[in-house]
Amino acid sequence: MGNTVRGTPPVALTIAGFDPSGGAGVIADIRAFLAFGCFPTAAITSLTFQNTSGVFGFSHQSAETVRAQMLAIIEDFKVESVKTGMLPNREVVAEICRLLRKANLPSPVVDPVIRSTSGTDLMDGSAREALIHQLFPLARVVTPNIPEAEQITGLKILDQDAMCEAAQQIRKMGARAVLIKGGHLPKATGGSGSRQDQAIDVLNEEGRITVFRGQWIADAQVHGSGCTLSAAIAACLGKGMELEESIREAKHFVTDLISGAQSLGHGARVLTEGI
Ligand code: PXL
Repeated sequence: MGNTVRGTPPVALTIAGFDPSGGAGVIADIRAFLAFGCFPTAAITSLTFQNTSGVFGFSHQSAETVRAQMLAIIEDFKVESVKTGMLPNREVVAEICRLLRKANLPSPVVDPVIRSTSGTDLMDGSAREALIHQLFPLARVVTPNIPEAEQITGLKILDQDAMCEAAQQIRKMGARAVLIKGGHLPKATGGSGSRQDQAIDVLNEEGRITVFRGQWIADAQVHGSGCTLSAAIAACLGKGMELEESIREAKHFVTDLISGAQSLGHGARVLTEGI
């Protein structure tokens, strides 16, 4: 009695920045990992100073301190799933790539965090090149939003067709799969075949296109929804689900969270559902 047999939870690792106000970065990732039954671990790449109103500064970690955090985790646990978020500079990106290969870690979900919603650059120019050329080829899936996909490809993305083109270009940069998140798409220009009340995400997995249609939620400018989606995808992959199924589950999860988002601070709303 009372001795229920429980399975071992998959260990999930996020390598990302720390947002002290809890909306984005590792705190958002940890919440998503827990919601999907994963054991959360984290290596912090940068301490950011921010809240729901904006980013006021940061103290980046070095390649050595990111490496030391990752070693502490991977020498102890069998990591089943990895997600990367804010990677501030080229040295940190290169070190993460080295360890991913050396420790034979699972292919990460790579969220190419370039700039905060409030307009602060979260990585320097050299990191962007390293991210594209070194990390994209190791990724299970790369998950840019529209502004990130525009910066990576140089394309102007105003509709679904342009999202498909951008996904194709990013795949040519070496990524096995690319999920372009359409939450930032202007609502009135949803592209050919799209309905105006839908949020559209486009997946290109090894040349195969899948369009995910979710409920459009007015004013979806919610802090941390991108981090949460990529962490939820990583959690589902860690539980052994296929990529497409993982994205579907993660999208449902994030859509529910966004529709229940609340204003706790003075700026953007935050995800509070399930707390
Ligand atoms: O949502 C992008 C993001 C990711 N990670 C950290 C951030 C932000 C945006 O501000 O601060 C740490």
